[in-house]
Amino acid sequence: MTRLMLGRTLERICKAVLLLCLVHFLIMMILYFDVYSQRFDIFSRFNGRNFSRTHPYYNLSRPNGTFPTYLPAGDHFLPSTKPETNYTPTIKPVPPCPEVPPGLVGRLLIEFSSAMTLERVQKENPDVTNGGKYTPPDCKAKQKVAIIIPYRHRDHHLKYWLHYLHPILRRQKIDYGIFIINQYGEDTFNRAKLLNIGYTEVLKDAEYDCFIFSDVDLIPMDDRNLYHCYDQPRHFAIAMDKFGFRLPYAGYFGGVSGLTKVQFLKINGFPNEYWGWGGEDDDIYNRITLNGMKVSRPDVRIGRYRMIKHERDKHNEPNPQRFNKIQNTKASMKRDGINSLQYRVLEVTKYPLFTNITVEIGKPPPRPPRG
Ligand code: BGN
Repeated sequence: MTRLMLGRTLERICKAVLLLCLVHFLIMMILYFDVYSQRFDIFSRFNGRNFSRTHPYYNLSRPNGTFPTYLPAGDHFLPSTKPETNYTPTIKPVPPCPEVPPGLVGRLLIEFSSAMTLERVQKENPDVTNGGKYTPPDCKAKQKVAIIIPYRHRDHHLKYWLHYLHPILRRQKIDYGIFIINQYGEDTFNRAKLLNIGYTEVLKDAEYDCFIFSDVDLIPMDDRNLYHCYDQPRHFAIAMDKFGFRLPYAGYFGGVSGLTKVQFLKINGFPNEYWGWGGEDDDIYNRITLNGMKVSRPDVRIGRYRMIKHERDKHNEPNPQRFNKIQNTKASMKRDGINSLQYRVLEVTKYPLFTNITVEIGKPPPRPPRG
């Protein structure tokens, strides 16, 4: 009799445990699908009514509860050529993006032998919107990042850059736009001036917080090298293949760098007076340190880059004045920079994978005769 009762009790306990397991499993499944459909938000679940007022990252008071669209402030951008879809956006509260994006893969294989076309890159990146913009659909990024590329006659490089960078930036959960600053004509190239123009022009498009200045031939080899801004001006391209995956010298700030608005304005932007190759990045480094900031860098194993091999550009010969000029940053940075920038925008075109801004920047002043 007692054995029978013991048996029954055990059976009941087992059933209860089984039921508990089942309930637990069901809850896990619900949470799992909730997270992966990117709708999981504890606050909205328990505090639906007050959500728009209490959640710092989302404002449901916008018409239709849509995301801010950051429409161009100026009217110089061409209208989008993409057909407008006729769907009603659903209210979809999103949590802040994680500090360490979960979808990163680490080291990447970067090669430039396979044929590349813009059509292919476009097909690979259907979520990139007109003008080369992307906003993570499932989380709210802390910063809005403008990627600014000084440019002239480098179509071949640009295709590879777009092919590699769009997916990397997407995995990094960056809210970004790609801007090509194309120097018009064949006069001497001026990288830093184009970067200053990029800073000025992208702010007419949207309220960017972070400005990443990248050469078109530099591809990161590790997606843990996150393309956003940091407490101090950031140097990303610290270990390039052409320098044996090391910094060529301690004060090197070339290739790919990033500054917040505050950091950029603190140094009066970049110099406009470096015509031709070399020295402008050293001047920027001087500006940073002279203004009491430090350069922040990723780990050397992560900040690796491949450079697409190319001949030296025409009309970008080494600037013989650069040695002299970098000695004088302290005096020159006050008058030469974003406060003295002059240029003319000739054309702004939004392409599916980037925005192209063609500018007229003038030419170097005539050199005083020797002797
Ligand atoms: C430096 C250049 C940089 C360039 C790096 C890497 C100068 C200034 C006179 C010393 N600086 O020597 O602009 O990014 O090499 O190529 O030439």
